[in-house]
This record gives sequence, structure tokens and C-alpha cells, in this order.
Amino acid sequence: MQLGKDIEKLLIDVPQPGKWVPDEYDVSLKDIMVDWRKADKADVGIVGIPFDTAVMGRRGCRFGPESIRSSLIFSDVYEPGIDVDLSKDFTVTDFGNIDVMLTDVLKTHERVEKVLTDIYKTGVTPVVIGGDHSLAYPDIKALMNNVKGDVGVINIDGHLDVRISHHGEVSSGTPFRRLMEEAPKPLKPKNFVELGINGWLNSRFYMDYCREKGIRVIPAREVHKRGIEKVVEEALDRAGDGTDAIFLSIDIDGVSLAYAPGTCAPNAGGLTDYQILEAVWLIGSHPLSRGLDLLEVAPSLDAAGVTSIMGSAIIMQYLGATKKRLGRS
Ligand SMILES: [Mn+2]
Repeated sequence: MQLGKDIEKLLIDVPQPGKWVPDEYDVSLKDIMVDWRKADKADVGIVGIPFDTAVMGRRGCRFGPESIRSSLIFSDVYEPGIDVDLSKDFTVTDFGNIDVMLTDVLKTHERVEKVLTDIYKTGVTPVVIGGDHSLAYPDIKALMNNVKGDVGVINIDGHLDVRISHHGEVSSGTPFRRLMEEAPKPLKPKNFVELGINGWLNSRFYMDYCREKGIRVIPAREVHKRGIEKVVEEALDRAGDGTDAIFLSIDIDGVSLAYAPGTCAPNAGGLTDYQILEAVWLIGSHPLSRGLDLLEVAPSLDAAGVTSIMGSAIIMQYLGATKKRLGRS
């Protein structure tokens, strides 16, 4: 695949560790990955963004791409529950990490938008590993730049992320308000769903903003009571209503602290591991699905590395769902 010469300069190659278990019958993601510079095309492209400068609390998620990849590439490419095998008729590449500017949030966002806009043009579905949640803004803008009509967004998160923020500053708490109010082709509130919002973590002021705008907020409590299938069906109906594409943004703090302690603001009562994996399966296999970002995994705050493993499982599930969406399983 070919990206612009100026774009190639913004991508940094990442090291590839060796195989853990030398069983010739095990096929790991590492075994099926292709080099994007040599491949004609790919179905999915991993992109790391090692950037956490916009986190308002505990930092550390700039090390998320490295930590998640070290678990991700050793994942077996078959999952018995969904019965999807990625080893045939499916191509995954890794574009490496975007060369961020650690002391400049807005310039980093510009770079991310630029690189991902170019990557979308190759026909690849990007899977972004962050990095903080401010990055959802350029991630989703890149998709908006590549579709004629509207984009729907499902955000799985403990927090609403529609802050005005102190001093009006851009942060990991502001991306969706920016998309609705600042993007040249704004995200329509009716196509935006907040899923898994939970805990004593949000202000009433911002919940009122969502209600006034007509944003559907589905708290984790509602997910636990109604079941993940029903709420995701509703979320997809809304995000897909009159849109050309759906982007899935996941803040790992939408998942319970039991499964995802390694993040800035761990969340008691969030989604279970089953619920997040099922949500990713259902959303990723929807015909309009066009990209995922998985953000806020901070290995330095983790316990036994489980949050990186959770993140890696989420990405594998999205790959499986993408193969199904493409009608190849
Ligand atoms: Mn968030």
C-alpha cells in the first residue's frame, strides 16, 4: 500500500518480539500480519498513538500501544465462541506508531487526523491503540473526511466526555463535545450513543447537556438489567440512522475495574468482560462499522497486566467481527 511521502515520515516502526510457544499448529496474529509497505491492500490496519498529554488525572496510557501489542500479536487467530478464523482470507497490517508531539495536544491531533485520513483512503479499517481519549476527536474526524454523508458514533466509556473543561481546554474529557460543536461536519447528537456510562464519576451538568441535545445515554446499570444484545441493537439503530459509517470508540474505563484496573479512572460497576466483547462483536460486524479506537489503557497503573490483555482481546474481537462484516466467515 502507498501512503503519502509526508505521511510515511510520521509513522514509526515498532519492534516485533519472538514467538512464545513453538507449536507449529498455533497460528498467532504475528504469523499472519503483513508489512503494509509491501502488501497491495489490507483489511485492517493497527495504528498506535503513544500520547497521554491530554489526560486530566493519572497519566500512563502513552505506553498502551506497546503493552497491548505485546499481548495482541501472540493472540491465536481462532476464537471458538464466534467460530471465526482469521488465518485465511483476511489481511492485517501494523502501521506502527504515529510520531506524536508530546507537549502539543492540538498539533498531535492534526497529525493523527492527517495520517488516519490517508490510511482510510487505502480502504483499510483502522484499529487505533491509544493513548488518551482526546484522540477520539482526530480519529473520528479522519473517518468524517472519508465519507460523503454523516458518521454515527458509539462511545463505550465510564464518562460522558462532553466537558467544556477548565479554561475551555482540550482534554481527554472533551472529544465528543468538540465533534458535535467544532467539527466542520459535526456529529449529529441523534447519531451519538454513550454506552456504559456509570459510577460516581460524572456531573449532572453534563448529563443535562446530553439530554437537551438528544444524545442517548445508556448507563452500565441499564446494560446489566436489559442485557447487552438489546442495548447494542438500540445503539446501532441510532448510530446507523441515516449515516454512512459507524465508529466505535472505547475508553477502557467503560469496563469494570475488575477487568480493567489499569487506567486513569477505574470504574466500579462498569461493563463485564463478556459484555464488552459481545458489544464489540455486534458493533464490529454491523455493515456500517468503519473503525475502532481503544484508549486509556495505562500499563503503569495495571494489576498483573490484565488491562492490556483485556484491550488485546477487544481488538481481536473487532478483527473477528470485521471478517464477518466483510462476509468472509
Ligand atoms: Mn473517555
